[in-house]
Amino acid sequence: MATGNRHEYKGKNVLIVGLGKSGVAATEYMSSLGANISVCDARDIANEDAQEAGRLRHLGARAFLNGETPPADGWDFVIVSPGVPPNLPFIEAAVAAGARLTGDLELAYELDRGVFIAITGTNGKTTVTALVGEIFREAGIDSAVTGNIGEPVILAALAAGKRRVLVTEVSSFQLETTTRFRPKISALLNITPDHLDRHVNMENYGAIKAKVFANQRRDDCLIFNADDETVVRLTKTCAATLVPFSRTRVLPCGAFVEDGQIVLARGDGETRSLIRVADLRIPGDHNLENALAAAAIAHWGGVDAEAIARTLASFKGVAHRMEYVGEVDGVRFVNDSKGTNPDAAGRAIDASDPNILLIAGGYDKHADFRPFIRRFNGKVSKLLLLGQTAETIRRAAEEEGFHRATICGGMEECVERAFESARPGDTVLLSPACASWDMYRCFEERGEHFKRVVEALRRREDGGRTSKRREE
Ligand code: UMA
Repeated sequence: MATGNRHEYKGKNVLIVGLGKSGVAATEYMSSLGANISVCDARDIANEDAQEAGRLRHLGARAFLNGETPPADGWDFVIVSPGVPPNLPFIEAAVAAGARLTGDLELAYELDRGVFIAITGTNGKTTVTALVGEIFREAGIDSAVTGNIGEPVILAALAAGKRRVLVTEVSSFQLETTTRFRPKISALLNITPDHLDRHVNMENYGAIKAKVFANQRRDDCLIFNADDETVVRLTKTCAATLVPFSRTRVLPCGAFVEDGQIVLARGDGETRSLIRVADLRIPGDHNLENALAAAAIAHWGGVDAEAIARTLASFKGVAHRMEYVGEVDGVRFVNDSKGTNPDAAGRAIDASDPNILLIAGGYDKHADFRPFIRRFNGKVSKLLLLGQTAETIRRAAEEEGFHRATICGGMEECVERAFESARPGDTVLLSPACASWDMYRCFEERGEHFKRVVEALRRREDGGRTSKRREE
């Protein structure tokens, strides 16, 4: 139950920092509550974005834009957007002068609408959030997917009734400004170094992640990764009921793998097999962990095992992240257009079965591709290259002793050549290790193009087979 009081904002001086998706939602919300709004953004919004500038004028908001620093005194609340570090000097000065620091997640929680499921971790949280959302939808439970995944959580909470389940992807940036946030179910998937430019060190990063369960009590629940030592260490301070998941061990209670099956155990001696691991459509060990986490979250969230099993068997993943596109003549096609740097593409290779025909290359961010080539580890049988970095990657491959790289004229040629060389059981993987901006507007556009090219190939091959049958 949230403890905040929305009336406390009426007539108060509120500074909203950052006018992206979250800041705009916070501005509208604060305006509806009758707060005296001021906004601040490093961008020159007054000149860059006529629509936004007009909206701010309409709301009567005072604006500090394009590097203009707001005064330290006079604020009751400072609402910081996730992407804005709360230790900026003017924010710290405002807090020192008596302002209360808050953010979108805390404001959404204070609304006291909906039942929060908060999913965090360094990797996999978007996939788990999307999968849990699908499971609730499949089970016919009133729910919404929100948070870091894309939709500002304030908007989802405003639209929610008391009982709607808010399946919320929660980032460390959002947790940094929470004080009373208390989800019914929290999930901590894993912790590895990330965002250390902002969070400084792993201890601080872990402490911020642990805020997801800091206010939980015994009748709440924390789903956590029992295979991750850092996560396990953090759970020692948790007052909620602990539900582990493990990819490597059979557990008395939680979600785990036994005899090749995903199994749930409630801790009363009864176990329930959901589906075979081999029947998951999202590939790789990391996705098995995501599936275990999602199964546990949904089950402890009140969803029956059948709905969980059905969704696990049909879920194809989040678009552009190891997205299973389909099969043509036994060759699998996977779209990982989101693999926009060498490390992300390396993870896609780790998660794929050999043989991989890898499509890579794109906008040049001056990355060193040699460690990426070393990560092929005998799993990549051919490299099809496109975009600005094609020649750089080919050279790096040669230096590392990989000689099966071909530079292609575009996506169509990459897919065609990969398919020509592939045998049934092989995977054609688009994971470019580069941003898309040399050829496309964004990684989504690149991924959609890849999918269209694969679809055209599938139709051509199906058509070829049909006409051959007719001739026979
Ligand atoms: N800005 C400043 N000063 C700064 C930094 C930013 O004024 O020092 C301004 C920018 O000029 C811009 C605005 O702040 O106008 C952007 O705010 P924001 O970065 O918080 O972006 P939003 O559009 O509000 O999106 C945020 C999340 N962004 C970040 O956390 C960086 C989105 O997560 C989230 O989907 C959205 O809220 C809705 O909840 C994105 C993300 O990259 C996907 N998240 C990180 C990640 O997943 O690694 C944490």
